[in-house]
Amino acid sequence: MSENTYSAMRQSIIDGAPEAAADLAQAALAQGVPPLDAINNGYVPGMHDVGEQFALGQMFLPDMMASAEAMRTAMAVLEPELTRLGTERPMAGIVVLGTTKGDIHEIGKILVGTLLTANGFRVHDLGVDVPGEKFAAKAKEVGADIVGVSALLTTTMRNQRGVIESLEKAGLRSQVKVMVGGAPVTRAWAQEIGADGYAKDAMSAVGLARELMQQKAQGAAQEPA
Ligand code: HCB
Repeated sequence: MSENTYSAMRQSIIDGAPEAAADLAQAALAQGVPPLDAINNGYVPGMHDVGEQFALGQMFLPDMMASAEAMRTAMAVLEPELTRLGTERPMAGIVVLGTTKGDIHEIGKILVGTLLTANGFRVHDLGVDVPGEKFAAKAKEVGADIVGVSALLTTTMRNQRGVIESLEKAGLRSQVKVMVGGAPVTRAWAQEIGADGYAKDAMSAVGLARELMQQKAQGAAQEPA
């Protein structure tokens, strides 16, 4: 796929143009472009530009909402193909995913969920503004291997710690690995709150989830019979 098309994808996000974003995604699929390439090289860079412009005061909230809508529309076109790739693989693990309480940012979380699904994980997405107790209840209900917690605001990052505390209270912490992510989140923060891992983007989240599954399997093998 040409650099021009990637740059048009990026521009469709900056412009907050859902139709253009969806048309470009459809054209990419028709040309056999891997959906992940379109996401990583076209749409996500657009979202990053939007964030930078907003921080500089060159874009305002309604613009950011329009950009988010364009991103969601493109993802809706690309997601079925990514999911199809995932269902052709053996089940890799069960993940409960959500954005922390007080936080409604969902695009990154959706991307993480989509890529995990594409890589054979069974994902239960709780959505946004999710309290810790809800993560714990769902993890118990579905027998989760991993809980993935997203936070995009410096004010909601601390609720990632709350999710870990809820898992502890529910007596699930030893069975469930916790991975955290989101723009303000760092490896150091993950260590500070006692998470099992941090991923900077959706591809790394897939690698991390695989690693956590291995750690779980090794832990189980070492338990006394
Ligand atoms: Co929002 N917003 N926003 N926002 N927003 C940010 C996050 C700022 C950084 C913008 C800025 O100032 N530069 C800023 C936060 C500043 C801070 O806390 N220090 C901010 C603000 C301030 C706000 C409001 C408070 C604005 C207001 O109302 N005045 C408000 C908060 C509402 C709330 O949550 N209570 C708000 C609202 C919005 C929307 C609704 C307009 C919209 C969200 C729409 C939606 O998601 N449906 C929005 C958006 C779009 C953004 C930016 C522009 C983009 C976020 C995004 O989608 N990025 C963002 C700027 C930025 O992040 N630089 C801005 C693209 C995705 C692909 O990246 O980092 O989310 P990601 O996810 C990655 C990665 O982190 C990792 O993998 C993902 C995929 O690669 N990952 C995980 C994420 N979660 C993971 C979990 C895991 O377990 C593992 C990996």
